Amino acid sequence: MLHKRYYEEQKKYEELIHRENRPVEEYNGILRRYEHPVLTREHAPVFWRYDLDLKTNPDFQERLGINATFNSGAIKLNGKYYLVARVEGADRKSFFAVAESDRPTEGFRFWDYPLEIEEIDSEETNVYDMRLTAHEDGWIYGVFCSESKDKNDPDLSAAVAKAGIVRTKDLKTWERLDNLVTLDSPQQRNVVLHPEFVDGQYAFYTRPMDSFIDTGSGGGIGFGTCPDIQHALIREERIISQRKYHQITEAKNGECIVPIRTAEGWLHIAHGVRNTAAGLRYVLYAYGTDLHKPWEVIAEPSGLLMGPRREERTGDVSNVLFSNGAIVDEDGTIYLYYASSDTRLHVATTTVGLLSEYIFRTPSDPGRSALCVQQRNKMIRHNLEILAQSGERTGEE
Ligand code: M1P
Repeated sequence: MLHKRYYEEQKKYEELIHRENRPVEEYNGILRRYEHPVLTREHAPVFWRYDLDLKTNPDFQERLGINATFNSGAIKLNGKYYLVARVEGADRKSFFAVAESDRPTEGFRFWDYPLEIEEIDSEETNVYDMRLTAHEDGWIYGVFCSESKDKNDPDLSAAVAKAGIVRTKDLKTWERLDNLVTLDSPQQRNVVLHPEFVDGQYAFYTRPMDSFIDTGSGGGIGFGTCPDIQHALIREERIISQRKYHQITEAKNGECIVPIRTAEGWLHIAHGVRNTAAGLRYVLYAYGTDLHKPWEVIAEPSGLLMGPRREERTGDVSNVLFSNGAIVDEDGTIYLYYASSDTRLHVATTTVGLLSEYIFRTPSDPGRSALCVQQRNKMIRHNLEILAQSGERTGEE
């Protein structure tokens, strides 16, 4: 026998899983957001949160609450869509759990058990933000942040971030490898494994940091290679997507999704962070690199691709958009899974063609107000000529 409240909670859960999701009526020619989040804290099964035993929980109280489900790696396998989500318990500890659907924009249901990742460091306190790379060597790698207390700093919030690495073939059995070691950077977060060998080596996008929150002297998104993925060691990182004064990356940035191969070059989506009176603001931006030299930036569209809008603006860490997963479908549709304000996970769609067009044809940020207004006025002048020629405007308005 079960508590009557179980049936009510389970009904709400099933309704949520079966809720339809549609694109919102908002156009920019690049991507489309969907109306509902694809994962929320309410997507956590009832039996993850409540002790269903009437003897030990006669009042049906929530015993192990879930606070949020957000930053998710993403992959398509055997026709199904999978998210490896960051699930945060009420205890503030994050863990990974696989959610599966046969549709990319709705219907995600968590597998019965969250993942138990092998531990290689008894001090590891928190794990989060897994990027999934289907590598040409045949493995699916998960690269995530492994966080522990900085024992050398008495400040209770001082922590050390490292890049943990696991690999799998089926998302069920995972093998833990050594954490990534970067000789130049004491801390790493937002590390992404490139899907192909580069000059016969494994290649990583890194994010050098001197400390846990501030990147300090870390100048942006790095790139480095190593011969052995089981004991990954990067001797040298070169900065490829730089932080810049008064641009969206001023405070820090980090690679988001696994780069997407096109004939014109690799498509990248990253996050850029700036500081404001209201705290850090995280937005998504895009850039392109050379097909044969993925460390060489060849296109930098101006400004942000997506920033927090409407209800996305608020949550546990407000004013944050963050992504660590996308799926490119066989027809070229890209499903970009992005989280808002460290609270819930959404989806937006674009295509390889549209994202390439955006990355390779959008002008770059000229860097100063005077130049930015010139750039805009040049386009306006040309547009007004076109409108006059087409009879939409007389040219005298
Ligand atoms: O809180 C916003 C994000 O902060 C971190 O990202 P970054 O290392 O770029 O500051 C991560 O902890 C991420 O999980 C989080 O969403």
